Amino acid sequence: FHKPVNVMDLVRVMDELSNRSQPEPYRVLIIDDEPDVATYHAILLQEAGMLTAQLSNPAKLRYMLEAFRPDIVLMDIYMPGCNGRDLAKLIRQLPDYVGLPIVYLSSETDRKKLFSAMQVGVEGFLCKPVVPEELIAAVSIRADRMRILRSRMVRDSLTGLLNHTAITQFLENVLANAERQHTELCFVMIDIDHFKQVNDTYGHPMGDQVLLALSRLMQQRLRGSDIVGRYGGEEFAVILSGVSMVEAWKVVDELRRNFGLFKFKTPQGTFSSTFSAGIASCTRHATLTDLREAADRVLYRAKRNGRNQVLV
Ligand code: GH3
Ligand code: MG
Ligand code: MG
Ligand code: MG
Repeated sequence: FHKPVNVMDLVRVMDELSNRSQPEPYRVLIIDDEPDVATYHAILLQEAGMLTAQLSNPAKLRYMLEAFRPDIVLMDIYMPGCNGRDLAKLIRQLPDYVGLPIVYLSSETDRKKLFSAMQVGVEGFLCKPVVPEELIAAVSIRADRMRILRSRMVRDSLTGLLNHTAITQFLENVLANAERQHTELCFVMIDIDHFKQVNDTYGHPMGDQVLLALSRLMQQRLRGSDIVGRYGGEEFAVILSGVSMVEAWKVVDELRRNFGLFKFKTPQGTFSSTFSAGIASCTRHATLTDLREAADRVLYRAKRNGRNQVLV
């Protein structure tokens, strides 16, 4: 996974993770040269709770994909000046959209022509005039699968937190926002202490339990607006927006104290674990690299200083 993650996707994932808002409605892009036809389909989908956008000018396709970020594209095959086959082919060539579901909505009944139009990577076909229930089912099943795939791409598989790529991308974005709005932002690097020993003594699966415990604690104790990611093996990153260094320190130090109270029971006995953390603020480190390096330096100071502590 090399492509930068779209921030819209991240926001949705964060909403899901924090359980704060209703899941966002599916977003359906409808491409048809006849506005009335497109509007009819749009209304059917809207009544089923989905968000729609219509496109009649294929030249605006790329812009529309970026701006609307559809979960699925419904398109006509025959349109003046271009055809659905070419548009579908174009979408499949964009690295960000290789997995985007595309469904034709057409009155074409010639099987050979249809098959040829689908060969560019279109997985569905609905015949016009469409049966409303069939349209809604065909769209929601595919949109749902797209959502699942997208959220998998930005998540770490063990903990469900944002993965390294996603948290980095998120940081870049909130940093730009913080600069524009002159708000504070703290970046926190957390690293579990002597984690190798945990694995060596109690086994790798027990190590995973420790990682999970810390992840859950962070998800529970941080606000929905705070962003938590698994930065690497036993390293975590937190982005705290709109808080000062002092406030950030209080939050992370409380996490540290709570984490230290956990008791992990194993056949070889009970143990507890600690972490060290370094915090850097965007007021002193304005660029992404600066901020990350600063947090990293502070973290290693905390390690050298004896571990189980949060430094700024
Ligand atoms: P320090 O206090 O200096 O951070 O020491 P440490 O032992 O925590 O650091 P070190 O970097 O030496 O070891 C990190 C260990 O984390 C090594 C690696 O095997 C383990 N690790 C990384 N990812 C995972 C994982 O997903 N699960 C488990 N169980 N262990 C992991
Ligand atoms: Mg047409
Ligand atoms: Mg480490
Ligand atoms: Mg460590």
